[in-house]
Amino acid sequence: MTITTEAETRTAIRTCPLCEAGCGLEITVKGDEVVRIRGDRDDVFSHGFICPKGSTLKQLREDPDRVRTPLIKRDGQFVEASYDEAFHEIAQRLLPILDAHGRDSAAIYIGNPTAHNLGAQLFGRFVIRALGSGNMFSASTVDQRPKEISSALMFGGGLTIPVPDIDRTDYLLMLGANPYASNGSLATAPDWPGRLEAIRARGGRLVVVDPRRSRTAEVADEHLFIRPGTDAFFLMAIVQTLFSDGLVTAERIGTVHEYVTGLDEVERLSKPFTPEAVAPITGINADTIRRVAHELADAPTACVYGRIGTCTQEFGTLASWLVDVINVCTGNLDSAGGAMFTKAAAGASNTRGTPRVGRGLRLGRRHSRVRGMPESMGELPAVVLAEEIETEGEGQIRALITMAGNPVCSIPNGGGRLDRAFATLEFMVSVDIYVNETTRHADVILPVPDPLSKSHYDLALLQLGLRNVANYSPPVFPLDDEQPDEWEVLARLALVLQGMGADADPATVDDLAIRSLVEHAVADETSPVHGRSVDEVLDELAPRTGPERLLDFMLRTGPYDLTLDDLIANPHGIDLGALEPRLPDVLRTPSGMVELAPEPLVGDMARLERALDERSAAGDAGFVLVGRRDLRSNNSWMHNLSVLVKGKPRCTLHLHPDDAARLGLDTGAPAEVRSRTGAVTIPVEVTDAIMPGVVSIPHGWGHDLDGVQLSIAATTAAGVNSNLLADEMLFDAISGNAVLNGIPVTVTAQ
Ligand SMILES: Nc1nc2c(c(=O)[nH]1)N[C@H]1C(S)=C(S)[C@@H](COP(=O)(O)OP(=O)(O)OC[C@H]3O[C@@H](n4cnc5c(=O)[nH]c(N)nc54)[C@H](O)[C@@H]3O)O[C@H]1N2
Ligand SMILES: Nc1nc2c(c(=O)[nH]1)N[C@H]1C(S)=C(S)[C@@H](COP(=O)(O)OP(=O)(O)OC[C@H]3O[C@@H](n4cnc5c(=O)[nH]c(N)nc54)[C@H](O)[C@@H]3O)O[C@H]1N2
Ligand code: SF4
Ligand SMILES: [Mo]
Repeated sequence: MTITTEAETRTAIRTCPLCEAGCGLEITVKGDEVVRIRGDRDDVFSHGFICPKGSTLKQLREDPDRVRTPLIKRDGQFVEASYDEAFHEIAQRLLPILDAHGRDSAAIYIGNPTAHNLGAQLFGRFVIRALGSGNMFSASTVDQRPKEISSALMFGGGLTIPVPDIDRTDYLLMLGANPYASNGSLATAPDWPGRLEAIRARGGRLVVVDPRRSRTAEVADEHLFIRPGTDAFFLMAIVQTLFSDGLVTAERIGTVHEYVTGLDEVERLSKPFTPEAVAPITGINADTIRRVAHELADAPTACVYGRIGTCTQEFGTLASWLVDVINVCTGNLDSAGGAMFTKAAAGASNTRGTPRVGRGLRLGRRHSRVRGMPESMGELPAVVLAEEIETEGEGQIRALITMAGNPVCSIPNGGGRLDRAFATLEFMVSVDIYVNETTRHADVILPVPDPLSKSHYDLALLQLGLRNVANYSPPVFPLDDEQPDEWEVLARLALVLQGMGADADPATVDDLAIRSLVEHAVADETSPVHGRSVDEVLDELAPRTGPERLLDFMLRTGPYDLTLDDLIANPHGIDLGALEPRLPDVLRTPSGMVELAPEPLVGDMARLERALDERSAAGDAGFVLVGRRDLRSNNSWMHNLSVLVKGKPRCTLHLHPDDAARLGLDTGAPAEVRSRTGAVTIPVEVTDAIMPGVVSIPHGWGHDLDGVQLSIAATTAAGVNSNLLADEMLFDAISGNAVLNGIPVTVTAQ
């Protein structure tokens, strides 16, 4: 027995991996236990800010339901196994399916936590490559794919997304985002609430456009209720006003004007979308639209920021594009207080290669087998996954690998059609930490360490920082003897898929990964290691291995000449300064210009014009459903932590008082909500914070399914799965992205 003494207490510094804010945590550890987690006051970016989820890394680590040992399903029951046994099972059962039916017969689905996970980001790609299937899916097509597409078309990179410089702006127009709950998205910064309040404190103005009066809308100077799914109309009317009122001038646009093509085309496209024409569709009156357009143009600095509400809708790519069109037209792209480009320390495609040279984005290089939906960025839209499993014929999906994803709770009709389709799979592997709604279908579950046993660097999200920051955290705890790191699990899985056998050494994948990265760099004229010997560079990186070696090399060849040792010496992060103008060098478009009117988007405008006519003619359409997020929740997977789910139930139906009165419903009463795809019964919460005719249910709930091993979530905090109602037949045509908001539903008292 060991007696723990005061001397064994230590403090570890670690970035929180739970959301995009990336707060610094100060973790007090005694022996192998977490004693306390609080915000790291010395973190260069978060300065001590933390939300209620940050400290729950302790509960997550200790959760008895978290899977710690590989599981193999035998006669319908999971039994514990070693990693060796689990990989042998995969080799024995998956490879024959691939041999008999081809590589497309297995699909991969990659979920959201991958974006916050260094090992998974660097090694997940080898699983994809080794499988070699065209059936590649991820949570991106139920989220930000429209913004990635509009950014790739306009600026030449899917992650070359301008972020709102909220720390310096005088005017922020925010659509479809609720950072008081989400802590910000595609715009990385801790303490969004503090930063938004600072806009107002310095005399600036915050305007929020949302069908709900969210927490963010509540603190704003102005909140505009908008009919769900109509942001593209609203934004186009702002563009129309800017042009027709003579506000778009070379002088206002400034030096950026030199690097912009397509302004005339945008002006032409905007003509039918007068404020008067879109007012009845959006529910925002024409005078208000005109005023907002003028305010944006006249403010010393201003910025439009749109997030998930503007992406997960029928015109998601157009809305995402128009956000940046307005930023350009009002002279607010690439200048302080406007929409700016981050210059990340590692991994950004817009700091590699030759400025103003790019290949452009090609959409729809192939199409899905059943519905003919276009591929984007190497993936098929998640809304086609169920039908690709169900529909017989060549290319039918018979096997599935999920990595950090819970599509049953996350994809339209996930709780219904997709769940039933998963039950028919011949074989399924999940790399995950819980037996949940999705992974209960798996034949093999490969667990990975908890976050505190993994190192961390936000390779993707720091590319969208509201400041240039670099921050690395080593693991707080060592791995248990039997437990491989997440990257090793993925590397071994890749080797199995390649037919190298279940016992192959993951180090071979690691060595290949770094070698190919170095080979590319020494061949690249713009790289600082251009022309050097590969082996010499590899020697310099020794003895590091795994994600650390790859990260070190990325930092060394990045724009700041940093090394991993520099980051290790600075556990609170390195602040590389406020964002600075990056045009034109940030561009990687074929024209070397900001392409304001890319052909695919111009083409898609016909759809918006048609809808302008049709919707003006249509009357009141009945109820539509939108989602919402809660600060104490994180998509579908943290409801098993009692500290986060205690208190009053959060999975409720928000209903406007007028609608409630008409339907005879009161707070607490059960209502049935029904869509084309399914129905749920859910307690009502009457609130005037939602528009009449709109109802809201948060996603990520519905845990009380057979086979789920979540003792708290499945019993005391089950909720209902809103993705029984979201419809897989509704999508944004150009991106294939799911429509998650504006789902037609009926509501009845039970
Ligand atoms: N109706 C509706 N649906 C939505 C949304 C909405 O607003 N409305 N939002 C959409 C959005 S934005 C997103 S991003 C998606 C999310 O969709 P998904 O990514 O499919 O779902 P998550 O709930 O994030 O599930 C994450 C999974 O990863 C596991 N996990 C957690 N940590 C780790 C780890 O470190 N390693 C591994 N290997 N696994 C881990 C969890 O146990 C869980 O199974 O949902 C989408 N679905
Ligand atoms: N606490 C917490 N934080 C999270 C997450 C979480 O689940 N919980 N998830 C993380 C993930 S994966 C993501 S992608 C981000 C998302 O981050 P945000 O984009 O900030 O997401 P939400 O908080 O859902 O805010 C979206 C808002 O859009 C509104 N909305 C719905 N439909 C429309 C519409 O048609 N038009 C407009 N203008 N608004 C609309 C909703 O009412 C809601 O208030 O949050 C991340 N952070
Ligand atoms: S805001 Fe996000 S990153 Fe910060 S503590 Fe909360 S969950 Fe973690
Ligand atoms: Mo997301």
